[in-house]
Amino acid sequence: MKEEQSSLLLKSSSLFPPPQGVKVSYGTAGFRADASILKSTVYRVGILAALRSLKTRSVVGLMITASHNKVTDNGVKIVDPSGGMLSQEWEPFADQLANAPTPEALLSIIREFVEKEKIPFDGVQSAEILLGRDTRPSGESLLEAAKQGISSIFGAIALDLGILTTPQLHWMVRARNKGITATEPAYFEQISSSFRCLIDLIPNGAKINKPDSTVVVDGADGVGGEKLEVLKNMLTGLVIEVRNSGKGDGLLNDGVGADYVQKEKVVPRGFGSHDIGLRCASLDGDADRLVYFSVPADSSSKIDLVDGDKILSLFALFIKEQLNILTKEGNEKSNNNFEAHLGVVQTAYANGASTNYLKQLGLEVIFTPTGVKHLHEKAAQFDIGIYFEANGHGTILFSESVLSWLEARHNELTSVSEGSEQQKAAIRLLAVSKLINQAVGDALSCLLLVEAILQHMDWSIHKWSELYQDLPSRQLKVKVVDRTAIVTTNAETVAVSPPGIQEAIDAEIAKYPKGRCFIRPSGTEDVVRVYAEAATQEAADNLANSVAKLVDRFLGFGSSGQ
Ligand code: NG1
Ligand code: ZN
Repeated sequence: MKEEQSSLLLKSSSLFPPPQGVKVSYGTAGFRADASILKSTVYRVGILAALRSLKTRSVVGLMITASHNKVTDNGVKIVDPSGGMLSQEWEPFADQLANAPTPEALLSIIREFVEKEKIPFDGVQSAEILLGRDTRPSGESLLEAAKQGISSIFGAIALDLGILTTPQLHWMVRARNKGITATEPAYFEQISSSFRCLIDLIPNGAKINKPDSTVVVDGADGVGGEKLEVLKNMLTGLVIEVRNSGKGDGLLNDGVGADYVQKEKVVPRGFGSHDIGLRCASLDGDADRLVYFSVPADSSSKIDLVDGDKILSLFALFIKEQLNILTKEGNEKSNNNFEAHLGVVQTAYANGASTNYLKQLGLEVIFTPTGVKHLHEKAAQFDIGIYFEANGHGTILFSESVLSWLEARHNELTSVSEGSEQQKAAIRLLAVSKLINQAVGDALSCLLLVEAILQHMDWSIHKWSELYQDLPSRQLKVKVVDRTAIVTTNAETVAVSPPGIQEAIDAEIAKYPKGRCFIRPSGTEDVVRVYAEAATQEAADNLANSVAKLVDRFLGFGSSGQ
C-alpha cells in the first residue's frame, strides 16, 4: 500500500472514532444499531465497499436502512456485484473493520486483508459504489460518512442514487454489472411492462371494473409507500390505494408495516372496520417485505393474515400450473424437452401447515437458517427456486438454463402455434422472470405478481387465504445477557448450547398436540427469538411463554452470576 494511501486512511478515519464500549456485528442484514452510534461503522463500510469493488472488479452497492426497525435505528449493508448480499466469507472482515479501536488498528487490518485477498490496490484500478438510503432522517448524514469512507480509498467513486427501496438498489447493482440501464425509471418500466404482459394474458380478459381490482396498501410510512405512489400511475388493470405513504405525520414503522402486521396480527394504523372484506397489503420500512391481510366481518382490529408462506404457495401454484401447460400438452412435438426442476425454500419460521400444503402439491421443500442470503443460495440451485420467509421476504429465481429454454420454447411456439395455451404459458413465465426481482425479495414486484395471479385465477383474497389453514403460532423476544451463548443446528430448530436447554424445550413441546417450538439468537436485534406453534392459539401462547421462561432461566439476567 502506498504511503499517501496509508496517511489518507489514517487522517480520514480519525474523523470517525468508533463508539466506546460497543461491539457491532454484521448480522442477518448488515450492521444495525441506534443511528446515533453508527457514523464510524458506516464510514468503515464505505471502505469495505470500495475494497469489495476492487476485489471483484465490479460495481457494488451500499444501502443505508434498518428495514422494519424503529425510526431511531439505522443500518448499513453491502450489495455484492450479483445483486445479492455480501459474500459470507467477507463478514468476519466486516466485523474486524467495524470494531477496530484506533485508526492505526484499522489500517493494519486493511493492510493484512488486502494482502491476503490480493486486492488490486495500486490506485490504477477503479472502484464504483452505488449508494442508496431509505427515508430515515439519519440517512443523509450516514450517507455522508459512507462517502468519506469510499473516498479514502484511491480510485473509488461513489454514485449517490438518493432515496431507494432496498430491492431497487439490489436490482440496480445487478443491472449495472450486466450492462443494463440501472436507473429508477428503467426499474419501474421493467416491472410495469411485465405486469401488463401478465394482465393481457389473463384467461377471460382483464376484469378492470370488478370491485376486486383495488388493493389498499400500507406503505409503513417509509420509502415503499413513496415509490408505490409513482409506480401505481404506470399500471393498467389495477387500482392501488396507498395509505401511510410517509407524507403525513405518521412515524416510520410505528404501528404500521409488514413486520408489525405479521407479528401482532392486527390492522396497521389507518385501517379498521371500514376496510372489512377489502384486499389489503403491508410493506415494511424499506419495501423488501410484503404481507397481505383482510379485516374479517366481526372485527375492527384483528386481521386474517396472508403471510409470506401463502404468497409462496400462490406463486408455486401458478408457476407449477404454467410449467405443466408448457411441458405436458403437445410436448411430443417439441424439440425442446426440458424437465424444469422447481423447488421451494423456507425457514423454520414457516408455518407447518404451509410446508404440508407445498409437499402435498408434490413440491420439493428445503429448509435453511434465517436470513435471505441462506434462502437465496439454496433457491439458486433449482431451475426455478421460490423462497420466502414467513415475514414476507422472498422472490423467485430463474436459472440461466431455464430462461434459455423458455426463450427457445417461446420462439418455437410462436412459429408453429401462435396464440396457443403453451405459447401463452411460455410468455407468462418469461414475464414473471422479468417482473420478479432476481436479486432479492422485493415487495413492489411481489405485490404486482400477487395481483396478476389473483386476477388470472379470478380469486378473492379469501379464496387465496383458504388454500390452507395456518396452525396457530406465537413469536416472542427475550432479552438475555449474551445471546451468542445460544448455538443452533438443523436449520436452527435444535439448540446445542447451552447444554440441557434443548431437552427442557422438548419436554415442554411434548405437552402440546401439534406442538413445535425453537429458539435462536436474532441477527438484527439484541434478543433471543422464541417461535411456537400448536393446535390452538392458547396452546401456542402457553408453549411460547414457557419456553421464554426457560430461556430466561438458562441465560437471563437472573442467572448472569452463574
Ligand atoms: P433476525 O433478527 O435475525 O430474526 C429478522 C427476520 C429475518 C430477516 C432479517 C432481516 C424473523 C423471525 N427474522 O432477522 O427473517 O428478515 O430480520 O431483516 O422475521
Ligand atoms: Zn426490510
